[in-house]
Amino acid sequence: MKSLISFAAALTCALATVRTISAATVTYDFNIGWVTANPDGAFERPTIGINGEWPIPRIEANVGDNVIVHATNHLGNQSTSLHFHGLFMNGTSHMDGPSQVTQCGIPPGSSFTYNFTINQPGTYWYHSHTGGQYPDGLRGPLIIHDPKSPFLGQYDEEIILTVSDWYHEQMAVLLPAFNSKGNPTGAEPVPQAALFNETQNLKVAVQPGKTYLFRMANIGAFAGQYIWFEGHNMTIVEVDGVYHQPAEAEMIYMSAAQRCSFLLTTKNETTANYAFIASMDTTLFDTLPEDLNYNVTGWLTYDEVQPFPEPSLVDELDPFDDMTLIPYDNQSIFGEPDKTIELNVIMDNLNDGANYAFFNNITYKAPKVPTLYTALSAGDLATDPSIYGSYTNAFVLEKGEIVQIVVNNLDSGRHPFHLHGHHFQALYRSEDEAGTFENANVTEADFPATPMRRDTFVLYPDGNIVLRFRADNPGIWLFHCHIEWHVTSGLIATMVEAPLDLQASITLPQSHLDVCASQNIATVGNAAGNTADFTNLKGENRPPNRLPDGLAQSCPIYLSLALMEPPFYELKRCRPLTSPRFTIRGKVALAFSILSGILGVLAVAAYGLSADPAASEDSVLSPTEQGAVEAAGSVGSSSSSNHEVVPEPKGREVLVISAGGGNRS
Ligand SMILES: *[C@@H]1O[C@H](CO)[C@@H](O)[C@H](O)[C@H]1NC(C)=O
Ligand SMILES: *[C@@H]1O[C@H](CO)[C@@H](O)[C@H](O)[C@H]1NC(C)=O
Ligand SMILES: *[C@@H]1O[C@H](CO)[C@@H](O)[C@H](O)[C@H]1NC(C)=O
Ligand SMILES: *[C@@H]1O[C@H](CO)[C@@H](O)[C@H](O)[C@H]1NC(C)=O
Ligand SMILES: *[C@@H]1O[C@H](CO)[C@@H](O)[C@H](O)[C@H]1NC(C)=O
Ligand SMILES: *[C@@H]1O[C@H](CO)[C@@H](O)[C@H](O)[C@H]1NC(C)=O
Ligand SMILES: *[C@@H]1O[C@H](CO)[C@@H](O)[C@H](O)[C@H]1NC(C)=O
Ligand SMILES: *[C@@H]1O[C@H](CO)[C@@H](O)[C@H](O)[C@H]1NC(C)=O
Ligand SMILES: *[C@@H]1O[C@H](CO)[C@@H](O)[C@H](O)[C@H]1NC(C)=O
Ligand SMILES: *[C@@H]1O[C@H](CO)[C@@H](O)[C@H](O)[C@H]1NC(C)=O
Ligand SMILES: [Cu+2]
Repeated sequence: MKSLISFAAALTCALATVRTISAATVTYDFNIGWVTANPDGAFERPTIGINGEWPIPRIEANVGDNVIVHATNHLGNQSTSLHFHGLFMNGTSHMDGPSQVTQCGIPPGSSFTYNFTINQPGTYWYHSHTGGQYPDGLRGPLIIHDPKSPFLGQYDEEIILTVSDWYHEQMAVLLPAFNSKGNPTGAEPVPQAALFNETQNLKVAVQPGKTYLFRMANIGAFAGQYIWFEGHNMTIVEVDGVYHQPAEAEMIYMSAAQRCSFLLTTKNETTANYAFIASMDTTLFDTLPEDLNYNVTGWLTYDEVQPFPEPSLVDELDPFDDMTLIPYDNQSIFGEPDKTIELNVIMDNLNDGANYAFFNNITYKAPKVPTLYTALSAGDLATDPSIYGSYTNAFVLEKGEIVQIVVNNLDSGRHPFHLHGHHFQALYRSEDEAGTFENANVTEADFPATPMRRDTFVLYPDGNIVLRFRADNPGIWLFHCHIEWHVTSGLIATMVEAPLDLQASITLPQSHLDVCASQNIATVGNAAGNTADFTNLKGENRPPNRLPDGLAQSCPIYLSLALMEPPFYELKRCRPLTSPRFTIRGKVALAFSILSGILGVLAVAAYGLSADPAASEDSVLSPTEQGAVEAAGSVGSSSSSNHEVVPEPKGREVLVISAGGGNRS
């Protein structure tokens, strides 16, 4: 008997080993095309779907699996690309997805194969990383099951749940209006609705006396969301793919792009159904339209015949603080950094009158050659950050070094920062209005010994954050705000990690090069496409020029706009010159600033209307520049002459290359 048991144990063990070794290949054929959708029941609109469906299918695999995604662009009028948010893409930086960074955008009519192995467990998502496109619908969950999850025995079932925001207008319409001199304050379009699982009034069937693992992802474009379940607490066990020690929460906050897995135990009786709510963070919105319902409700459905109660009002939004989490593996803080990168965030106008976002006074402009291709073609010069362009905020990291990123928010909005290719240790986050980290009087000893780790982390208004990671993943990795409006207005830096190792490890598939060739985008050379002299950036893509000194003080402009637009206190970009209580001194200052503001607006208007060499340069973009502009997302996508024009699919009659989800082989 004893030997039988040990035989069985040995067999189980052997099977387990075989299982781990024989990782599966999971293949998806994605035909990306237009469908129509109406998730809030208020407005039907063209939406980007996959294989004729929206919401788009979720990607699902096990740790260790090889995932192949054949993506074909049937949009007809926009380029696209897919980013698998949170995956390290270790050894496959060319599969990371951002266009003009690790690949060329996939033009209409073309295909592109993503091929990578996943060695991380947890809750992720995938989305377009081209031209500010994902809010049009190209966004969905990506779940990696882990046969070795430490929480496996603690729940009965998994429930995947997304939360998002929704616009009735397409990005191709919203983006040019957002990034224009008609919107000098950079006010972001406010979404029309919040959604659970890309719909509203979602009923989630549950059984009594069970524990569920909820895998939540905020796949929205802009809004952070407060989330709570009436009558039930959440026990957080994972954020952004990192297991953490269980922590109980009554309410959580998820910024755009963050994920959270939590255990939820149901009640023992089925006498009632319970509302759960997501409430958009309205402090992000410059205006709060009166008719906007910024909440969305779903129900834990114990029994269909019981009522579905309206949610009760909550008077205080007091979410769980993710900084208090401790990673399950107790990984201790990395030692003092070998390199510290300090990034100061500001928003300001350039001489086209539009509002841009800057790291250290530089607003991102996509290079002419995808940054990865520059790194692969530059030989030893690949370690020189200047070859990646003057407007890419490129930082070259050495293999294995400990890198610290300090972000100081000199802007009065929240920003969720995301690093591709890594989890980082979140060492510090100041309160609102705390100023820069330099002035924070925080030392190494103040950091947690086992810091929380994730890939997207919220920075508070006028505050600062400190992150640390080890540069152990050669590749080109963006660091950017995950509010899609701020991606398109330039809040992006580029980490060029161990470029010489990258050269030794990556061979580009021919199909990647073909996608570029079909659009006349160079695949060798510096950011300007110069192959003869990598240090010469003449002809590189550049943002509009800075405003002449004196006009650059944008505060008065905003104050004067306050006279024309909704109330002054809603204008967040400008640090008020006066306290909201309006002291006498304040009133005088206000009067002055209004006066100078009016003059400022007139001056900017005159400047903007006068013939502007930079602007006319911009209006005759070469095909390559057009591609790059689309990639940077600084304008709405438009079909340019070099794009092969494919007949537009009519409504849902989309050519389905291969229906259904993934095929395991
Ligand atoms: C692209 O095609 C879609 C679907 O036909 C259409 O709704 C949209 O307006 C087009 N966008 C542009 C920029 O032409
Ligand atoms: C995916 O990559 C692996 C490893 O490079 C290669 O062997 C395989 O053929 C690729 N598969 C596809 C479909 O490209
Ligand atoms: C939400 O959508 C996902 C598909 O993305 C589906 O698997 C899941 O069951 C849905 N969740 C609920 C609670 O309906
Ligand atoms: C949720 O947690 C709070 C605080 O720990 C506690 O007061 C409350 O009773 C819990 N609620 C449930 C339903 O367990
Ligand atoms: C449900 O019943 C089980 C077993 O009787 C008990 O352990 C548990 O505490 C009960 N749960 C709730 C929420 O009352
Ligand atoms: C949304 O929910 C919050 C919290 O309960 C509540 O204060 C607010 O009034 C709700 N807003 C709307 C528009 O229903
Ligand atoms: C992490 O530390 C906790 C104590 O804080 C301990 O209970 C746990 O076993 C440790 N986990 C691992 C994986 O070492
Ligand atoms: C940004 O520009 C301002 C004004 O020109 C200057 O004072 C500041 O030092 C610059 N900051 C950086 C990080 O370059
Ligand atoms: C900085 O912190 C140290 C230790 O907490 C304290 O002694 C010192 O007074 C602080 N300095 C300032 C300028 O706040
Ligand atoms: C990438 O893989 C190498 C080994 O191939 C490993 O040392 C490194 O830690 C990995 N990096 C990440 C971020 O997973
Ligand atoms: Cu932002």
